[in-house]
Amino acid sequence: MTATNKTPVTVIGLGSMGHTLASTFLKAGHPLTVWNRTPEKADDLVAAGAARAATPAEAAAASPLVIVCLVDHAVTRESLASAGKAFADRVLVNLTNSTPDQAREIAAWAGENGVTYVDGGIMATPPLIGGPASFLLYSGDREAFDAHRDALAVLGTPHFMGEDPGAAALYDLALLSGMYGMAAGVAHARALVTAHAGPAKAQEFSQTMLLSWIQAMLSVFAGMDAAKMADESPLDMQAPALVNILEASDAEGVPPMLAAHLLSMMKEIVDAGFTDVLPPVIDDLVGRLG
Ligand code: FVH
Repeated sequence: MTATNKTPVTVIGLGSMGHTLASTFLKAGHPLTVWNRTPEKADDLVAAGAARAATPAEAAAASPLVIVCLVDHAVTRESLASAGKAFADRVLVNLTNSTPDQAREIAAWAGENGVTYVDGGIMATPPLIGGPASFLLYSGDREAFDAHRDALAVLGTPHFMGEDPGAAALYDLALLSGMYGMAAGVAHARALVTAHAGPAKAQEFSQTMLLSWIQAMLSVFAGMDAAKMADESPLDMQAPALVNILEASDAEGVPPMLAAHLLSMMKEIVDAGFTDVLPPVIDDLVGRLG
């Protein structure tokens, strides 16, 4: 702790997310050191009081709590390795998106180098950081997480997912999967309306009907009882609608891949024995799609 009584923090990586994390720590009164491959991205932070490190090693040496937020696992691994023993005795919180196994690999590197490791996943976009909708997932060293919970909380609500360092990454990817699935559906819906009525109508449609439809469906999914759902909206009722989406997309010149994939998945579920009736037309269509 310093005179400000706030833990000094280092942020390595000042892309759009890393820069936002850094400025959020600075605004919350944490003494801040930063490093970025392109040093100019730190200029405004330095002007606001942050220290600029010349290397990842110098950055790691500056603070007990070191946040890494880089483009991917390979770059993170290289940046850590380049720092040699500079991370020893530090708490390293890696917020770079990764797989559970990649997180465990960094945890093993940390263990071999005297580094205390917490892996993390950011469930927010840069403008949301520090606001009420922002939350972050953490896993790994529980004691270190507890010790730095208050500092980490300035970014968003912290959730500890377990001592397996891969746990946060697993939950992060599960949440992203939900998001990408929803985003793909939204993009397809917009494309259909754009093809039919033009971009202005599609924009209006997205902000009104599509939004309220998704909100209503989210509240249905949130309380979903699988058995009740299967009874009220069984797959053999859903499948023809997907076939219709596929055919209407084709007719409008919109690539029908999304509906085709969903239809194939639905067929796999049915073939695995989870329900017993699918109209024969679906077999034909899935067969034609290969
Ligand atoms: N931005 C977002 O909405 C999401 C929200 C959820 C979490 N993600 C993850 O955060 C990680 C970083 O994302 P980002 O948005 O900051 O990404 P970029 O703006 O592309 O910045 C990338 C940083 O990585 C540095 N970098 C790239 N290659 C190298 C390299 N070979 N050596 C050293 N550093 C490298 C790059 O440096 P520079 O280009 O500025 O010099 C940036 O600092 C990511 O895992 C998201 O999935 C963000």
